[in-house]
Amino acid sequence: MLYPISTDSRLVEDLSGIWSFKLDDGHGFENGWTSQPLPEALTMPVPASYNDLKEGIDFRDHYGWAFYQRTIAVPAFIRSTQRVVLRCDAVTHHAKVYLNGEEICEHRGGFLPFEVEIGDKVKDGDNLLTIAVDNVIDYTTLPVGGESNMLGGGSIAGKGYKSRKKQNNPNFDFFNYCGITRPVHIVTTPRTFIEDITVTADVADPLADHVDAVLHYDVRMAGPEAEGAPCKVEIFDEACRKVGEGEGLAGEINLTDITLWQPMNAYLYTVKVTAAGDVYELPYGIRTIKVDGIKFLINGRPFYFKGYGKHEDSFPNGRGQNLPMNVKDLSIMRWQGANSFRTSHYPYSEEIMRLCDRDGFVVIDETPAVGINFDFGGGANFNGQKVRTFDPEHGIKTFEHHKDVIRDLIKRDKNHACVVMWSIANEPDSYSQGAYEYFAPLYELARSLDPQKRPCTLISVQMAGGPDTDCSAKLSDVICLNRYYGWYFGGPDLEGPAEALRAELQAWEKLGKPLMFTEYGADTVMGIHDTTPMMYTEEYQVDYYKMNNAVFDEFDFVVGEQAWNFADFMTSQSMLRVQGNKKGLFTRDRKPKLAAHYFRERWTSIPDFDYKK
Ligand code: BDP
Repeated sequence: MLYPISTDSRLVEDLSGIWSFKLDDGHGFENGWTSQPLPEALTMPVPASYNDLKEGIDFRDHYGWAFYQRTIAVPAFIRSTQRVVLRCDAVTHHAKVYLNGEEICEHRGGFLPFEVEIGDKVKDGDNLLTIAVDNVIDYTTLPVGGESNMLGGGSIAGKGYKSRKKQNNPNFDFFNYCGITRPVHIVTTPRTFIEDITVTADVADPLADHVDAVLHYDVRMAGPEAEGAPCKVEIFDEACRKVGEGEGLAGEINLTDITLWQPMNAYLYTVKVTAAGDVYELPYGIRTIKVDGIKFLINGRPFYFKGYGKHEDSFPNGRGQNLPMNVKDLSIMRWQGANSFRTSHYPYSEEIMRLCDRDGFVVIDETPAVGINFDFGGGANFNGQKVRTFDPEHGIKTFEHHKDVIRDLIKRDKNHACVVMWSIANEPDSYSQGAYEYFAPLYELARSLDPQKRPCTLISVQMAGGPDTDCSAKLSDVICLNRYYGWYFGGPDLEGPAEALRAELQAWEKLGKPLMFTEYGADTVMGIHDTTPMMYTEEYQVDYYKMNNAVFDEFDFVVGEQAWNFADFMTSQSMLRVQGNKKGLFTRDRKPKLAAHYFRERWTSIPDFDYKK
């Protein structure tokens, strides 16, 4: 799906601003809240998660629907000539869209865009736009929610109790932020329009002194005159010089002496498509990706991933779009010598992906498939619900939706230079009965859909054991491990865990695939210090990382280290979380802990390429 931009033929109106808002009282739909001004409405910014923007636990932990509303107007001269689309970049998790009381679209999944044509539904003057948003997560959604919940009732010392009301029970370790979290746009295009563009590049020799490339492009048109529409494709360099050109809806363009997109040294061409009166410009970086034996090659050279798992998380935006924070985060990463991150645990905004293309950050792009792990005891099992994850009758019901999110993610992000690998899921029960059967078709789907044939992986949980038990050994092109030796496993001892980590790596090494760490970390409360490093102190976090990194450095097939987490982030409340997860190298407001300085020293002395033999 193309990112919304204004061009000679297209207009984008950003509907960001203050909307009317109301939490459902259980009767919102039947009382007609979707067709009339919301009674006693609150104010709410779009985009943002609503949870932290009004006070009180009932508001923050609301379960179910909420209603957003505003009016829109589209001038008649535009409606009479153009196609008019309403595009929501992300509504978390389930949206129903109403225009003047009529339901015009429904979408499941909280982290990917969707759109609906509204040209024939908009009337003169003001039109009432209502977006109803449901935040309920369960066994059918991604991310996954448990079906019972701690606050929903249980027993304490043999005495039963009931909670006040239903609550979500995230089977994952981040706060269930929700609402209209990314921008909503009205986009206009000609009636016959460019629906999609796919570009791939063949680079003969990325290491040559003068690099040549062949761009293959494919333009998909839609609308009344789509078939055989005339199409011109022009390639411009960063100085706006035309360097290549093609005719027709699909073709090849030869480019000579190109500048490659390099990690931390980006270069973007512009692919300008003019077809049947529509114009679209796609920024495009040319680079190669290849897994070769135990190496991860970018532009033909062995790349070493230095970075983090992240979250889209800030106060008070929640998971809401925060452009200044995006820019600041990339700046801090550069300061620290990092070159990459993973979009744990869901697709991030299109704005951050475009920013990474421009700034040269390398991204592992993850689906929202987190919480597929009832066996090892995520949130649901903590509440005494013992279900086998892949039990056909009682287990997870996400398979079809999982296919949808893979399809939509690749459709959205396929042209990004920054994306070097797809992550199919985070920490599923990849060792459980039925895991291979669940995941193999999903890898196959991702591989068949990605025009660039990027490597695919699954982020492996520690309980998965090793290569003999974990189905990712067979399925993944790069082994990605989340390991907590010295924290959840063995902490505060660091010697025993070092031995165990070494032993595990020796087992994985035999596989002959590259391996990287996509999570390792220790909770650390900023400001807690001690002369003897103790768990939760800033000193312990540093020692923890020194131990792990020293072991990684012993192995040539370890091609990267991504710390957990870039910054502290909000989670559900629990005994293990002190106003959220404190494993950040930075605090939630991006102040460095000791470990941030330690990593800065380490990473600025590790080159992006050729670190390992
Ligand atoms: C891993 C999860 C991550 C958690 C982390 C932790 O992938 O979402 O936040 O552990 O416990 O299991 O900090």
